[in-house]
Amino acid sequence: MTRPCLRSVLGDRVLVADGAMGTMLQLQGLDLVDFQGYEGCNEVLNLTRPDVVGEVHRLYFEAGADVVETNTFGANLTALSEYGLENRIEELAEMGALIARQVADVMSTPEKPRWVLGSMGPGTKLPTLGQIGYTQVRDGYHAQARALIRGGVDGLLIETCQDLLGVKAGVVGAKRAIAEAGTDTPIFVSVTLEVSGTMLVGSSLSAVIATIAPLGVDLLGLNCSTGPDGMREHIRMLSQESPLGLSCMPNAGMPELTEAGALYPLGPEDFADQVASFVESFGLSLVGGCCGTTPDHVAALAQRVAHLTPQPPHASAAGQVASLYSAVPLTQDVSYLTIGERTNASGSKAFREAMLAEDWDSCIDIARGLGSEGAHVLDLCVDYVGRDGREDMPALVAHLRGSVDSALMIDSSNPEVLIAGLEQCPGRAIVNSVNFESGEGPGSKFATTMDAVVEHGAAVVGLCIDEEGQARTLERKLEVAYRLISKLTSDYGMVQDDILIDCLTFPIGTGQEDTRHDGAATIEAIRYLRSDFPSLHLTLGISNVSFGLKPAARVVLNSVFLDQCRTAGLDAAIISPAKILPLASIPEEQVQAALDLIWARDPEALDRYLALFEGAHVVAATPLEDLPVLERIGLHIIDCVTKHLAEDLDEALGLKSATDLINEDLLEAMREVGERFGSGRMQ
Ligand code: THG
Repeated sequence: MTRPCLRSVLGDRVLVADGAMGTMLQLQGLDLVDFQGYEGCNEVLNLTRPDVVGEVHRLYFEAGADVVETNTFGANLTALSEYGLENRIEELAEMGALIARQVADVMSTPEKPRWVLGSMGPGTKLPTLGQIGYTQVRDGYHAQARALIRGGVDGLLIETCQDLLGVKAGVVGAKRAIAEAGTDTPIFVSVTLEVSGTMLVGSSLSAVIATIAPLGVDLLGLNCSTGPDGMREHIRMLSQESPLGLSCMPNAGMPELTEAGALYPLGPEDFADQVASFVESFGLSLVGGCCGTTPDHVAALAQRVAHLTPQPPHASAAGQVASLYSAVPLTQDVSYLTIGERTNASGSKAFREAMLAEDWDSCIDIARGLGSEGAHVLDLCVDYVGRDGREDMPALVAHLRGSVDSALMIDSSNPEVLIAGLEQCPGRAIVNSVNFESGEGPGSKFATTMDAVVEHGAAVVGLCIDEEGQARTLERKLEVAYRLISKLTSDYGMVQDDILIDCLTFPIGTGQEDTRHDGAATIEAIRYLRSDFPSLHLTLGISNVSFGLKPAARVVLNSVFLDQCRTAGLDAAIISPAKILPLASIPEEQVQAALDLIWARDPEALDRYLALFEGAHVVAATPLEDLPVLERIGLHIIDCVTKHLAEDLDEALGLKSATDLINEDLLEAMREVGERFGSGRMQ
């Protein structure tokens, strides 16, 4: 019986999937022999009792399901490892697919075709929490998907996802298997939200959408967890903000723990009413049940949705990146995207020393400090002579990802370092950067990096550098920028909103005649690109412009240069946010001298500028140690800064009693922590 391919019917009709597998198997009176002694390992039944597994599929089809899920939820690396069966992923997954395929083929008719989804559960270890590595998880999913495809599934369902990094590993593993098999198998992702409304590791739905949409999957939905009632607002949010088709497979209500095990309160009619109302309001493409649902639930649901149709998704998720916790739009209305520069081993002595000492707490302090200063994104760069960035980058990302809410920019000139960083990023990262220095052909740094950018669904910075070197003049900058944009959009399918072009910042305070005009050329290039590509992002490493000058002169030049670039259309700046001054607070004379220097108005501009800063000192935002002690105490708690904690406590105890300190200051800070924890911004 041939059936239309699953993707071709998606979105045309509401597909009804099956309900729980586990609940049904428990009712079959199986014994330990059926499990070959692996008690609770349902996948073993694919070998020992294909009759029972097939019968469950048959019951669901008979109830009216269009689609059943294979009995392979736990046929993955970590779940099977618990039984010492990790070498049998493919055998158990393939058998699971064959059983479902056979039943589906027997029950398919031209009027009612039946499909099979390969179920891929989350396993028992989470890569974001460092319990297992990304590549291990990815390769486990790859093996499982390969076997499911071999066994004849129509689609792959990466489900009950609790960890964004695990989802990425799953999608990449599944795509590798699909490419290998040469099929066009659709991929569905279904995440599980906690009662808090975030994934188990704290990711908000906005982070989920920003990260998963660019991976190129067919459906994004929710399953398991609270039951339909608690999912309504999340389904609404997905329908408004996700660009993908929508699915929902809830539990039969929130489980109540009884002596007889988990009890699911929703009967078939109530369950079907609630899920069908989601289809009516939000136009879902795929509905079904999870824990506690039975063929009766599916029968009621199939009846309720038979006359309904899905709505096509209308949102776009491009132009955002995400941390583990939340999404940040690359377009900032009021201001510009602020990318913190101090998490850089070559750009910050303090950061470099912390990294060399593997003092990750201090690295986290620096990263958090940038976050508090207002950085939406952190530029992470570990490149340093004598160090192996392929080890430093993943270690750094693994330490930062759960500790900061800023999204990450992975910065290296070595593609291997960039890839090692991406493999540790649960959210959506920006890759900094690609260029045409060694061409764009197969095997070039450009091609290797871009393949990884696409695989991980990242955003990317393109530098104006080509085979002839760095673009210094306006014409050369535009030539390389146009080439970058055209290559990234036509050959790699990127949209302008996910591309940041860097026209390059050169030092203009070195006194060399040939660099005098570099600042002006950069600003002019930004002005042209902004008018030609309204949704493209334009970024710069602002502080480069003032290399070689004294600190006080740097702060002013950086601030004035940033202002000029902003006016021309720059919308993403790599800076130390606290060291940028509002122009209004800089003496007019200094602003004018900086403008003369930037626009290279005359050869004496540099000397005049330097003269203004003879003996001057930096004015910058207050560092932590200069705040009043009681404010510091709160920040120790809120930002988890442990440095100087004991000293600060001693100092505070000189001001008030321990009880007052606890009641007034520590509890206030704890309240803030509670709020952040409750909203999922803190783990
Ligand atoms: N474009 C892109 N990425 C970049 C750059 C760019 N990444 C790196 C760099 N340039 C931007 N980052 C910095 C970081 C720090 C400094 C300059 C640029 C800096 N640091 C002080 C110094 O070297 O004198 C040291 C401060 C300290 O030790 O604390 O100026 O252009 N895409």
